Amino acid sequence: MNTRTPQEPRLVTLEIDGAVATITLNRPEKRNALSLRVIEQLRDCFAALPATVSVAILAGAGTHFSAGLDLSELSESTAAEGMQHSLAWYDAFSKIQFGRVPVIGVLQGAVVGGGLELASCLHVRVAEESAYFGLPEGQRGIFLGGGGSVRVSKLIGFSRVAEMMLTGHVVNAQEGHAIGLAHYVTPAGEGMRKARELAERIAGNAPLSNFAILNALPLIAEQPMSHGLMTEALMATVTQSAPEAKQRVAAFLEKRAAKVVSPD
Ligand code: 1HE
Repeated sequence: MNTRTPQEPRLVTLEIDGAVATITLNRPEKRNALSLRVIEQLRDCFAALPATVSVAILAGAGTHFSAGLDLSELSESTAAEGMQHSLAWYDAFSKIQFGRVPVIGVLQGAVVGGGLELASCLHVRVAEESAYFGLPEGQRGIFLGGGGSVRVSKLIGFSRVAEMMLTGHVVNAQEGHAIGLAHYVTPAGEGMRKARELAERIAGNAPLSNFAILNALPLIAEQPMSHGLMTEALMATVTQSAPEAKQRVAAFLEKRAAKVVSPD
């Protein structure tokens, strides 16, 4: 469902090229600050992806991925309105993280506050050298409210999150890579090329494997060991029973499929 009215600016754009959708935060004049309308358009954009799309790339127009929460909207007068604001973000971000398609982020410049909360929903993060990560909520007198306490803490540990928030420590792309905020670092302007290369690989996987990676893996991480092992066994049984898995395994055994080779 797209709730955008015809005269409303397109704050999030969508381009589709075969199996790959490129979704772009399109508010560069405000450094892609996340207003509620941006969040809603993002949610609607992911919800409306056609079945032909099997992987998405999320990027930010301009020199910054996202400056986080649109601070001009920090006018909630009641606690209930503030709570609703967070719930709207959680709804959109859950749809991205636990959706049908894996999402690759291309990060440049500021990836801060809510921008980092958004990046932490993504399945693969490619940071250009210019990318930097910060949590300036402490300096602004607010708190994380887009799921970062949970998601960013799961990526880098709550102690690092606390330190970044307390001290205003800004993490550069290389450090972000070392601690798990980015999976790849590329030279300036190379992030999209890398993301497209990764998207082609992801689109080549069996859809059921991609589903299990997006939906079962995070669930297993939350479960006690005995439950996690059972969930894994169930998911393994379902994926390997699919005809596609049998064809892919046969292709390897008959030497028709690529080997796993050293990255060097
Ligand atoms: C904004 C925002 C914003 C820029 N909300 N309007 N996030 C922050 O604390 C980060 C605040 N932003 C910055 O530190 C800087 O803007 C940047 C480092 C990201 C970029 O700097 P620069 O020099 O390229 O741009 P600029 O001149 O600071 O900003 C350009 C315009 O965007 C300007 O508006 P203009 O009308 O004067 O042109 C800025 O006011 C506007 N702008 N960032 C609103 N964030 C769910 S809870 C999450 C909690 C958080 O995310 S807290 C972190 C908030």
